[in-house]
Amino acid sequence: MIAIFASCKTETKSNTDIIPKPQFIEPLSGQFEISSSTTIYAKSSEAIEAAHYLHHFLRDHTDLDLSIVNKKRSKDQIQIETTKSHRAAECYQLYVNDNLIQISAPYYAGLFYGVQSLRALLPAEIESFDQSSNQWVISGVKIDDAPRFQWRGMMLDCSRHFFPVSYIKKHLDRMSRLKMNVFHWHLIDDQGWRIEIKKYPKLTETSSWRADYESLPWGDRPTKDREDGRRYGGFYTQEQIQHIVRYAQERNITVVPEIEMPAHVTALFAAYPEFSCKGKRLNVPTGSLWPITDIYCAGKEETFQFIEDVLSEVMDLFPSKYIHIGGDEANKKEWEHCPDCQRRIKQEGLENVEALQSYFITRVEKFLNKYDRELIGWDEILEGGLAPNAAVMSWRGMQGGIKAAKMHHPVVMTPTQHCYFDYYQGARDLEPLAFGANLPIEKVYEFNPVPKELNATEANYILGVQANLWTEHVATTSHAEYMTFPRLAAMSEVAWTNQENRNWKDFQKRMHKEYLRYQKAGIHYAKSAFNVNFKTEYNEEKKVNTIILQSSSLTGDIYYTLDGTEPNMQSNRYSSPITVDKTTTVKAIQIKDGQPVSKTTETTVYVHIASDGVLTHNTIPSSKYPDKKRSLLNNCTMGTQTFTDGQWVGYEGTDMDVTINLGKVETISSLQSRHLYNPGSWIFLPASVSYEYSMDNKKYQSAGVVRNEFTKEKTPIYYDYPLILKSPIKARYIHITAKNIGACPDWHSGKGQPSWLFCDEIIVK
Ligand code: TNX
Repeated sequence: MIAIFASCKTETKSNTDIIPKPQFIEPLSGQFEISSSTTIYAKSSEAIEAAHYLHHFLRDHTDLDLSIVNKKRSKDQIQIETTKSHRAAECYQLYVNDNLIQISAPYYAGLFYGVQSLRALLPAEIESFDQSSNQWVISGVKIDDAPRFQWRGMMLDCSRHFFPVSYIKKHLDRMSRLKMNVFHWHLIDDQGWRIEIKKYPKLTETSSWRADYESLPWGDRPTKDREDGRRYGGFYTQEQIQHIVRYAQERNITVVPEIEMPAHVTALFAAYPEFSCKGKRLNVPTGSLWPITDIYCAGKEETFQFIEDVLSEVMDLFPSKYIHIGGDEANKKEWEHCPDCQRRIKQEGLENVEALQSYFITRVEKFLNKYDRELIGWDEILEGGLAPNAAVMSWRGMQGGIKAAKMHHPVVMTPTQHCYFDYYQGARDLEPLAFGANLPIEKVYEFNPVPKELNATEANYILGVQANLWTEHVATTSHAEYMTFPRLAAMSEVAWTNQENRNWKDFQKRMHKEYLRYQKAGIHYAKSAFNVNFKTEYNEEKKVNTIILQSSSLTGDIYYTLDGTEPNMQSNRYSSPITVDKTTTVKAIQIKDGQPVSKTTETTVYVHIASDGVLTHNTIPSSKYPDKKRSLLNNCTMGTQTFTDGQWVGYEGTDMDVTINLGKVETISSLQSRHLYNPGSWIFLPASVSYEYSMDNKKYQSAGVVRNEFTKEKTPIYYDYPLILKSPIKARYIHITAKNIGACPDWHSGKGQPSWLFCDEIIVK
């Protein structure tokens, strides 16, 4: 009888799937149902504010309209309370049992995060806005939580493309659900000035608008007016900004504005050319601009007056401790020729233009410091000497951050390799056009912002981490969502959860619920992580290749074909590595509940004469893109267009020179080596590839030379250097030399610098 009674109550499966993972979480017995009779208790002003947030949230997402009361009761109540027992600024505790939900924290931030954890414990349906009734049941739990880092940021570039206030607010909501607390707002760049400055009205009349060439790819747009006068752009009014800053505050988010200087301000010179060195009026660029030579004149006093006027209005709008002043990618050529800048260099006893940048930034820092604000800038502000109190945002790897932390300056880590959400998140041919490299969700998750190089004291200077979404190729809000999710979930855990509490496998499991939340919330998220990836492994003993199929988000089963047909549920179901002894194309898909949850992906494994051979390097590949024990150059696997995919061997400025011992005498009818062209990453094709053969590895004969007939193109591409022999040859050794062009060509921005040469496979048939 008792047993029957006990099972009458609907049992919820205990749920601890919170992202970012709390530092301590323990499931307890019991469960609490939030219903219309539930009240919210709150007394202190912070608790009342958090209670209001929860009340509004539930009203918007459910049919619940709970009342906020100032009397505790022992049942059916959500109690939000400030306690002085904890010190950490953003910590909180959450406790759920049959009778009560208790959220306690010393400050508003923690109370707000307690509410967010409560939200994460509710069914995913809570994210939808259809207010349909549901059972809002939470299983018993105890959470004791606090963030690892105080800066958990995301940057959104609103210059290259403009995003409306409504989207910014959605973005802030979504950031705060993941306990991210800094919104770095990139308001100024070459292609558009986006903030209203009352003293300089031409900024928003002129600099916020460019000729509309949105129908053309970013890299192919002319910078001239259109005949029909159509313009693209927009800006945020000061009123809108105040509204957003307040909206963010309610979500424990600090808005850090970025006011770019001394470069990345071409749009400004469309309205106020007098603040540039040349003083020439420019058009607002409509697309890509490189190198960026338009620059504030560091000689004229008027420039600094303008910047101080702008920053004064900025400080009135944004209460943030830090003001971001950009500082990245300034080409200082104009400063070398500008008489005003040269005079400044002399007067101030500066060594060169790098020191002039340092003078520039230090002067701006002094101004900000006068108003109790701190300066933060991209890691280029280290060049020529760091301003005395500046914080550094390290984007070109971690080196800048390490250097600054060793000098005891605050650092935000945001290296491209882990934090650039403008990069691809899956195979290029299946993704919308993106910036250069590849950043799948695993790579975000893998990131540890505190490098080994720092001792404990220095590590304290790492304020935290940040994801950056540059929007050259991101024109719509739905595309911005696609680039942001699910990667922001991974970043939130990097930012929040202590390293020892993080685990990729466990995160993957918790992501299932997270994806469901995106669906319910109507977020256009990327499903790239569901696609099947391929890994080729060589079985040394059996001398065969095997292909492993895997997915970053495996919720269903993988089905595959080997005959070129499209895979479906009738195809082979993958259970263990596939053995291949001849050239084979595998096509694979992930299917769940009878529905495809991924796109079809494919790979070809090329089995050829040299794939069992032993390869020797006569020149040394770069340590950044080294070869592996089983050489990548004859492992039957081609690279993708992403040179960081682990299949490419790279040479910086040097030739590729390798010998392959085929093990026995073979009859050869063709030779081929494949290379990558990606000028944006300074990777060029070899000028020529020469093939030689030998019986004894001493006397070599030329089989032929293949020269590059390829002309300049913008997009990355692979390029084969095939040599089809008129009559077959017999050989035991092959010697291949690919000539590096040595230096980036004259038309390239890296002119004269060492050029990269990449190879993924040498095929001998
Ligand atoms: C470099 S990151 C930039 C941006 C571009 C981005 C594209 C940084 C400080 N500057 O202006 O949008 O690369 O990935």
